[in-house]
Amino acid sequence: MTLCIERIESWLLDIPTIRPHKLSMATMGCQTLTIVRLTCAGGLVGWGEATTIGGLSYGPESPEGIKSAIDTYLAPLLTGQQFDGLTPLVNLMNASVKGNTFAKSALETAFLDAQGKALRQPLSTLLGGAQSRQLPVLWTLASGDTERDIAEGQRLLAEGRHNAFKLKIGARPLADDLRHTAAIVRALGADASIRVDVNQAWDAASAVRGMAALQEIGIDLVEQPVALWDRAALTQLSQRFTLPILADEAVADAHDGYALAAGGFRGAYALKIAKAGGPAQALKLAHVADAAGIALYGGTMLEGSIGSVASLHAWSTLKLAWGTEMFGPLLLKDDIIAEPLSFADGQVTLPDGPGLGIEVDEDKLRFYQRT
Ligand code: MUC
Ligand code: MG
Repeated sequence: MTLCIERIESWLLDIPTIRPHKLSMATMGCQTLTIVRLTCAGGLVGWGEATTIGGLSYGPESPEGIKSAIDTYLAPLLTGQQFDGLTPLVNLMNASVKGNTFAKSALETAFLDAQGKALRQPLSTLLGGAQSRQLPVLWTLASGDTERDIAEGQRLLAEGRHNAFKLKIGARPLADDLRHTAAIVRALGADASIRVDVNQAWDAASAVRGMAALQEIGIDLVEQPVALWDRAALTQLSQRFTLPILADEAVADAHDGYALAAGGFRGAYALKIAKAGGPAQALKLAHVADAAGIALYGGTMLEGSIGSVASLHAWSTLKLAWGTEMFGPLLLKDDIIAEPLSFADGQVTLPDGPGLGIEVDEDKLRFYQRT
């Protein structure tokens, strides 16, 4: 089965969030998805998505920059290429375009979707085989208001949709964040696992104070307390506290994963397809982590359904000690796939069917498309 890439198109879609989502570096009221459609000779189509958070406030690729990298550089490079597997296309992209892992992730997803459809196999099979089609999924409480977060958590627990929550802290002074966190643990902690994500907001000294207090409060996991470049502080914190640390921004690809583990880091890694350059690239990091005895977590850039499903196919092939956070579609007011993902009992179900196993609603695509 050889496919020939005939056309690659991309769109920016702006979809409002169900409520403000407040992180240490930005408050989101809308999410911008970069959607890619790859059309092969004969009409077979593969879809991909690259999504970041808060324009350029989370990382170095913006939605507009991702679209420009695809339209200006990657699409002309790939158009006309024949493929019957991923590796030559990934090598071609990496030889001509440095970085830009978000743009490459959308394209790698689209190659895999097209290939899976041609072979009539799900993405997870191309990536090694799903161990389970039910994956644990937490929810992030990040309205910016303690009482509202508690009410939201109580409702989701009562509905049985989630049994683990992540809190976004780091924007406020440490004492305020600790009060907020302690109140939520008091209200929900008996029934749910509560974790926090600091999104790099603390310096090393504040992180020592913060970790000690969070350990007392009964938090289960602390994500990226210090700046992404401060591997030494992250490593020391992971050795000093029994409260586990999750590296997120500090670990994008297999090279980062190797360096952190070799430096003595003892926490867990958050995998994200966008950080690594695609679902198959994220699995390379997972395998390095596995070799180093480092636990895994399936992370999100708050993607819509296409990016979330692509991630779930990859995560389904792994043992994930900390589960996943692939709730992105639920944070958005609307979806662009015909049949939304199913979330229940603290789990999300991996779609079956060839490729991603989803059908894109092209009317919705046109409706939300930025003009
Ligand atoms: C992050 O840094 O983890 C994931 C969940 C969420 O609420 O924000 C993202 C980003
Ligand atoms: Mg994070």
